[in-house]
Amino acid sequence: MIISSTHDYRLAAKRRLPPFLFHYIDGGAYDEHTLARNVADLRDLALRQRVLKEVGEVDLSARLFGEAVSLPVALAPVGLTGMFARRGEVQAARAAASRGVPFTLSSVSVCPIEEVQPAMTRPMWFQLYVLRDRGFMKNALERAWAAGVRTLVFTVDMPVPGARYRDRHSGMSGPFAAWRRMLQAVTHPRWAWDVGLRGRPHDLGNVSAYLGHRIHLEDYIGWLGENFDPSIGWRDLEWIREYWQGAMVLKGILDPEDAREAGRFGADGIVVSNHGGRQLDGVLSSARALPAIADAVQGDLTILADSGVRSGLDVVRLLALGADGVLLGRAFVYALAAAGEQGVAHVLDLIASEMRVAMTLTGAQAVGEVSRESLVRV
Ligand code: HOC
Repeated sequence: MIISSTHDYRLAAKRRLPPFLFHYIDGGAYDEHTLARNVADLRDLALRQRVLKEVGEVDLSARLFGEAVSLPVALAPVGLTGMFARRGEVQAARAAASRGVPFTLSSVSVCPIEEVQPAMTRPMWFQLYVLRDRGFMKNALERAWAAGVRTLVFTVDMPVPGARYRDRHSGMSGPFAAWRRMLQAVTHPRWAWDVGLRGRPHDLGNVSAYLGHRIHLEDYIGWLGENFDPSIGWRDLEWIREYWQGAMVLKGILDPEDAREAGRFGADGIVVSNHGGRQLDGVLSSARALPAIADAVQGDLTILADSGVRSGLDVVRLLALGADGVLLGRAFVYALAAAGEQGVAHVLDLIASEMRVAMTLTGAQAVGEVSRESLVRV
């Protein structure tokens, strides 16, 4: 199969993975309206083609939270990444480091912090959920700091898990799920041997080290419900601040008032995100939410955005709407599932070359020159 875009990697991942895993990463919450809007709203933004602008060599470099990055992109925290390829977090982290962009380790990863850290030639970022067990959170923050992490991505849009109907159809969860997954593994022997058996994906590295939990996929939503804290409030940020001296980035902001509040409570940055359409179906797409948020915080906070990004053109669109950087989630996981570390590195190369073309043809020589003027106003 010839692979020339993230769409091709999606199809390759669909072939490689047992259906329960493909649909887990591909799907969203409820009827998946927001999942679809994320992609469609970005695609519908017309880039403003300009010509004869003497652009020459395009400079994609940027700085995010004091770190130099070779393009304004980071790999998003994706729970269970190690289910998509053997010790998947390590492979993705290596690919990110080789391309000069940050890798964000999810707190519900398969590989623990200590396993990923030696694979990095630059500091990784670490993502944390609010668990009821504050001891777990404190322990995770200490381990992350000891591993050289200085940027914390604190996910605030999952006080309760959104229902994923697709997971019940695919066998990820629901009736007879364990049997259905076993059958699917039998028909996908390459995945079953390489990842299912040799990859030990049932240990949640960071969580097991403290809580001793293994994942029972058929009820992972129940597990999230039991362990995540629905009573999280702004005051909890003060608690985090006591234990965290590095940059703090709040992920899951969709409203300008929440963005301003994040600044008031000491955040250094935010991620404009609806969790890839996996939480509350029916909310605004990131592309629609971003401009008002960028206007509201006006340079006080670093703004990252995700949800729906499938190409370098989408990265340029989000930069044009006011983001300083963009997180890639599904786009890298499809490639990881299809081709491991090399696939992720290839996706980052694709994103960079698509950005170069988009910037040249919208007349931007550097990332800082991409602005709302890079889009056609309709
Ligand atoms: C058992 C843990 O953010 C998602 C993730 C949460 C994954 C937790 C699974 O699925 O959106």
